[in-house]
Amino acid sequence: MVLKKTLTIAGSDTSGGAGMQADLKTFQEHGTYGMVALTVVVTMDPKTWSHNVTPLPTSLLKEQIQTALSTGIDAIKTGMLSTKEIIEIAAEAIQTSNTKHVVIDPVMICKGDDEVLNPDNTTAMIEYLLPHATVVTPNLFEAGQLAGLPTPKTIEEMKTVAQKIYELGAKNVVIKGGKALQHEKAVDLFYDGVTFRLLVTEKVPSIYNHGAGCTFAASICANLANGLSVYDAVYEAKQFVSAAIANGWALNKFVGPVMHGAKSRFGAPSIEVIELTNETVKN
Ligand code: PXL
Repeated sequence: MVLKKTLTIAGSDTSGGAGMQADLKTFQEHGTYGMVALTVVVTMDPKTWSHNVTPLPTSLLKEQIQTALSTGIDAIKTGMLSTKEIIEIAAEAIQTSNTKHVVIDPVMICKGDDEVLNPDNTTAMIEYLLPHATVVTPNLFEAGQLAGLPTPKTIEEMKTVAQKIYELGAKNVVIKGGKALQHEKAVDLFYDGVTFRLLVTEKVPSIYNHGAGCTFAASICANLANGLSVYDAVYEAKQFVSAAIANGWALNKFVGPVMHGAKSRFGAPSIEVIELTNETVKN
């Protein structure tokens, strides 16, 4: 049996909830063959859990990418790309390999840490990565940064920001409203350049959601590799990550990762889809 091959160009979250650990666990759950080109290693101070991000030599990143691409990759996901040079290397890999499906998770910050990795990276993401994105999956903060606008706070503002990101070259945009959006439900906005759709689930009261963003994007990546349409890939990913968040758990007193394999074990919540016209936009 031949499996679809999914490559993540991402960092290692030593605590196992986010980063390439989340990606590999998610790929496995979707039945794709996961591969990794590692960008950075993130470790945590055992006393404070503050993060330490150490990049790997870029020559080593290039070698990993060469190795993986030589096998013929069906879909690529990018995660934590901590410098402009790393962003350029990832973009070049995507471009030269001509990989059909590319999911860009524009990681700018880690949960549990409030330091933006490097503001200059946003410019590089816009210039080098967005034009290759089949799907880009920013949270509210990242979406505002990419669009050059304030962090969206309402669904109307999310639409404006999604439109702007689409115009920067991403073929599809999913803005994750998540916990931060002042809305009684968990709302994500999907935009394919034509239609705005809201994907809505009940908000899960769980405080254990570390790795949710990586898991969502990796799920989209695997679904695309498996042949789903972009919309269906995003829809299933929302189910997958909602189940993962609903079953998040406390790893220690600092961090609670999502349970990546929860959907297959416990099932997934239903999703309401609302197609937006200008008249139906309410906040
Ligand atoms: O959740 C963002 C993220 C992505 N990648 C790595 C991380 C984190 C946050 O901890 O460690 C490697």
